[in-house]
Amino acid sequence: MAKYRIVMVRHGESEWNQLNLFCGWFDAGLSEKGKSEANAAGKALKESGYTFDEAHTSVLTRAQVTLGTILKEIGQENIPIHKTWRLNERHYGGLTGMNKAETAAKYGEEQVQIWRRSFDTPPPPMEPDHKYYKTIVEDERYKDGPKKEEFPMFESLKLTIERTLPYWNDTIIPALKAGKKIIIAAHGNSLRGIVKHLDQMSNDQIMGLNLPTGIPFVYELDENFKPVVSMKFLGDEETVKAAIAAVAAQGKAK
Ligand code: DG2
Repeated sequence: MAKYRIVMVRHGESEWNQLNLFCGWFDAGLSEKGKSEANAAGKALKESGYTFDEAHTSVLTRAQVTLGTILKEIGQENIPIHKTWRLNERHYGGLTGMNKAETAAKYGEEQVQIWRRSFDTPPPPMEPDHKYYKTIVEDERYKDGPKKEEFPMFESLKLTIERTLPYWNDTIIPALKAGKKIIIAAHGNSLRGIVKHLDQMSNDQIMGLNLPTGIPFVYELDENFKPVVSMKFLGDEETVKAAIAAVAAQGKAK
C-alpha cells in the first residue's frame, strides 16, 4: 500500500535546450516555450488537486523559475523552498555550450549517446580555459558548496547520483517520513538519478530513459520507499511520448 507520495518535474524547456546546447551547470533561463510548459505543469497539478508543504530545487534558474511558476499557479508561493546544488543538472564538463547535433556530426551519434546516456562514462573535463569555466566556478551561488575539492569539472550519471542521493536520503526521506507533501523541480539527469534509485533500474535500463521538460510525474511509495506507482506523468500519453522522443532525438546529427 502506498504510504508516501512525491511529485517531481524537470524544468520547462530552457533557452539552451531550445538551441540544443549541452547546458549542465551553465545557468540558462527558460525559453518562452519553457515558461508555457511551467504554466501548464502548474495547471495540471491544480486540476488534479495537488498541494505541497515544501519544495526542493537546484540552484539553477531554469529549475527555480519552473518551480516558482508552478507554485504561483497552484496558489502556494509561500511554502518553504529548499535550494541545493545537489539537485543541479549533471556537470557536462568540456561539452558545456556545444551543440548536441553538431557534436554528433563531428564525433558520431554513438559517442554523443555515450556522453549523454552512459551510466559511468563521463564527458571530457571542463578545462580552466573553457569559455564558461570562470562563470561557473566563480559563481557566488556556490559559496556554500560544493567544497572546492568536491567541485565537479565533469560528471557521469554515476557521479551525479553520488551527490544527489545523499540529499534524497538525508533530506527528502526524513521530510516524507514527517508527513510533508513534497515537490522537486530539477533537471533531466539529476532526476534520472533519483528515478534509477527508486525503480532500482540497471545501468543499462537507465540509458533508455529520457525525461521530458515541464511534465510533472508522481511516485507513490510504500513504507520502505519502494514504488507502488512509478513515474505517473500528469499529461496525456501521446504528448508525453512525443516529448520523450524529442529529448532522445537531440543527440542525432542533423
Ligand atoms: C540538459 C540535459 O539538462 O541534457 O544539460 O543539456 O535538464 O538542465 O536541460 P537540463 C543539459 P541531456 O542529458 O538530455 O543531453
